[in-house]
Amino acid sequence: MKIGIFDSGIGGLSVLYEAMHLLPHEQFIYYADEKHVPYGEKTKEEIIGYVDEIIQFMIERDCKAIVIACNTATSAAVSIMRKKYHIPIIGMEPAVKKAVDLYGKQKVLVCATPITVKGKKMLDLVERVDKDHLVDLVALPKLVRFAERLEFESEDVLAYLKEALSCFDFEEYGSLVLGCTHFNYFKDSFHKLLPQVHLLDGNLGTINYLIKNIELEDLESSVEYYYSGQRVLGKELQRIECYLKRLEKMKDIGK
Ligand code: DGN
Repeated sequence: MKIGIFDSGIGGLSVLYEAMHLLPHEQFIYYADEKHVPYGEKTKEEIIGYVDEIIQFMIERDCKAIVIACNTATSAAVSIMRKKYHIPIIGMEPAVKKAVDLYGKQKVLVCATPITVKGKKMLDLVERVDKDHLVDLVALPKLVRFAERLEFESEDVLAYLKEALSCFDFEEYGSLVLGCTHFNYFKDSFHKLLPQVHLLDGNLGTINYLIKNIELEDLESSVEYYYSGQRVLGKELQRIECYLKRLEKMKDIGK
C-alpha cells in the first residue's frame, strides 16, 4: 500500500523529501492542490472541503496513511478528518517545542501563514510550551506565492522578509521556526537576514510520527505526483525536480 502526502501546493514536497530519505522502501502519492493554492487565504470551511476530497482521492488509490503536509490545512481540518476516516492521518506540528527545548534561553520566532498563526492549534501549542513567554508569532503570507512561482532568491523576496520582520530585534532570537512547509525553500534568505539564528521545521518530527503509525513495507520506492487530481507527467515533472533540487540545496542551512 502507499503513503499519501499532500499540500495546497509544493510546500509539502519538503515533507515528501524527508519521507523518501527515511522510508526508502515505501511508495508515495504526492498531491498538490494547485487549483486552490494558497489555503492560507481561504476560509476554514473551504479548506475542510478540499482536504476531505483529497483524502478520499488517496484512499481510493490504496493509501494506508495520509500526511497533511501543510500546517494551514492541519490547523483547519485534521481533527475533523481523524473522526471521519479510519486510517492514520498525520498532521504537521510546527517545531515550537523543539525550539524552546533546544534554544529557549533566547527568544523564538515562529513564522507561518495567517490562518496557522491565528489558529487555535498554534495558540494552544504556544500556551503549552512557552512558559517563559519567549515565543513570538509572525505571518508571512507572501512567501507561499513566491514559492509557487519558483521565485526563491530575488531581491523582492529579501525585501519582503526584511520589511515583514522589521519590528523584531534579531539579536534577541536564538531560533526561527518555519511553521509553513513552503518556507523551507527560503532558508538561505532567512539565514542571510538572521545568520546567528537556528532554523527549525517540523518535517522530521512528522515523518517519525508517521513511522510509528504504519506498518513498514519493503517495496520498490516510487512517487506518483498529482496536481488537483490530474496526474503530473512528462515536462511538468521537471518543475517538481527543480523544487526537489532546491530543497536539497537548503537542507543544511541554519542547522
Ligand atoms: N504549505 C502550507 C502550510 O504549511 O501552511 C501553506 C499553504 C498555503 O496555501 N498557504
